[in-house]
Amino acid sequence: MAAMKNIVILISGRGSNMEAVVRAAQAEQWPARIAAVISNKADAKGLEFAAAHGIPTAVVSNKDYPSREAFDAALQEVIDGFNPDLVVLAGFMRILTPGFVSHYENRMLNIHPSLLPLFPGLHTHEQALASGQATHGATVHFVTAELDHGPLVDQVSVPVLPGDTAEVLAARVLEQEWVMYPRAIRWFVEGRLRVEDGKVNIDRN
Ligand code: NHR
Ligand code: GAR
Repeated sequence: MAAMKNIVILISGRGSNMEAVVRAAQAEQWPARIAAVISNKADAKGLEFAAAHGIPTAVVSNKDYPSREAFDAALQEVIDGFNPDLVVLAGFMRILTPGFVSHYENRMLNIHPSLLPLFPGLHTHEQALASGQATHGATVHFVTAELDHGPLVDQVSVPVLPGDTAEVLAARVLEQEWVMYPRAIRWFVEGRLRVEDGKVNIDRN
């Protein structure tokens, strides 16, 4: 039997994607453990869910460090204490330095709430509404130094409907994120994802 894989999840807030991953890992009995949930914000709501499920939690507050490099070095030390095979960004809101990203090359995933390459960065739902797109969605990608530009693992689209506000649209996207992100992470855990020439190949058996 293949060895259990350790997953470390980074959050900054609500943590509903983290929750979806924790529940799927448990319900589907992945050969993986959620080794830790780490937040850059002490008041992140998701920390309570993790603790209540017996998952080790940690806070590394970016405000305690004088530079991005110093914050990332401290964060890396805490993450590596959990021996991660995979680092999962789940609503994690700090841009990561190139050194940090290269340390986790091909073993760090992010979910971004747009159909990349459309709308990298922040306020994606407002941008989608302002652009008049008929569809919007979310993307799972490997993290590279260039923000929201890493190799794509999966995308899901939802309609933009008349009268949508950013909040209503965000909720429609989020519901799909809860399906897509656990599925993509499961593919990683099962060893089905390969990055070749900047593209992801998925082994579907
Ligand atoms: N880091 C790298 N190098 N590459 C990526 O692809 C990353 C990343 C860090 C986070 C998530 C991302 C998203 O999916 C992510 C992808 C934060 C910002 C941002 O501007 C942008 C994109 C993402 C996350 N953060 C501000 C900053 O100055 C802070 C904003 C805040 O604290 O609210 O770091 O959207
Ligand atoms: C999700 O929609 C996620 O895609 C997005 O923030 C939300 C987090 O919700 N991520 C980003 O915008 C990353 N910059 P959650 O905390 O409930 O998972």
